[in-house]
Amino acid sequence: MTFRFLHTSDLHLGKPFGGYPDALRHRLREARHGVLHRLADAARAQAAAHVLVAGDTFDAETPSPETLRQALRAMADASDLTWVLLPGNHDSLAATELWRRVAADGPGNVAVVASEAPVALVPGVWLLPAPCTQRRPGRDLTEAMAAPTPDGALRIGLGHGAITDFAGAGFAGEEGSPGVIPPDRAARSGLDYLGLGDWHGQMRVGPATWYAGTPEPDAFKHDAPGAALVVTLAAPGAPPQVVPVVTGQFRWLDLRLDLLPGEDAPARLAAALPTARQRDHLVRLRVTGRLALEPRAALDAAVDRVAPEFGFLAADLSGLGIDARPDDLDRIDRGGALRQAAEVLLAESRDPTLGTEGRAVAAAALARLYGFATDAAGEAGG
Ligand SMILES: [Mn+2]
Repeated sequence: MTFRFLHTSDLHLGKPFGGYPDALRHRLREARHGVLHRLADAARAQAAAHVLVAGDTFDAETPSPETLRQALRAMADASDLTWVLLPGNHDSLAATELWRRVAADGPGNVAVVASEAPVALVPGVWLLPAPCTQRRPGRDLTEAMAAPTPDGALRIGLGHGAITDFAGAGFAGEEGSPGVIPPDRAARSGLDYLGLGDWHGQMRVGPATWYAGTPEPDAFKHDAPGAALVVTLAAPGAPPQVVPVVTGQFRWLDLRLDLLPGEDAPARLAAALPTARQRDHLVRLRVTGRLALEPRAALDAAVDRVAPEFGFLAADLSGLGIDARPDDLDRIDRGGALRQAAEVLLAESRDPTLGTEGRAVAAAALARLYGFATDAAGEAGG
């Protein structure tokens, strides 16, 4: 008897993404909803009939009516699949109104596991769920997975929360909560597979224990494409076959660029950035090192030119020092107000009393001044 299913978690439908530009926030929320379709497609492509969501389907205990109803609609449309939703820490059993509405309005192919009672997914395949009772249960709910099932059954645990590490010390969860789930829960409770949620990156804890990670990334924390897991169980006690499938639309990239004087900074930038689907990339770029004024100005110009191609690109050049020679300042001006301004900015960019941020502001302003002045000189000469 082979049983194959899709393991996912942490969809966080309705996440507001405050702090990002409005148009991007809209696109990010839309991508979270869209991942329901991509999960359904992934399940079908692998001939899996069940999608097990290990918690945090919803970002909040009180999603908007649109978030909730449109999610249920999308799951209903995938009528060839069964969706099994486990309450996580964001959408725990304390969200009584949410789960009451899902029970009242949800389609027949959506099942909420609202208790730790084992559930038969199909004959001979039992789900042992550990729904979060509240946002911070503070104890190991997966103890319930020791519950008996009929002889010869496949046993699948579904839980949400942080594991302890193998020495028993805490492994912090996605939001810093201390770990309480033992990493050997699968072996302890005779599980053929333990599907976990909470950690938004995909992680293999053991041969039969995985965090699926979020199928649609929501932060710069985990540098990987959003993915789910296709899990195949061949027989009770046999190791599961677990295969990641990419489901994410947006990539969140946390890039670092360390530059040396004399390097071709725009070329290094171009080599570091993705060259396809830029609109679906969010990039946080931190530049460190030292550059002469000319390549620094060229880097500024390259960042300005390329940034609008991306869904989001924020470059932090505050860790980038400036090497300025008298020749460089001469190219701004040999005397007068501009030259004076340049001298002041250069001094400030090296002034230890100004602090890192103050020096960075001065260096950035000097690079801009250099860029404008040499551009203008180029135009005048050309
Ligand atoms: Mn989560």
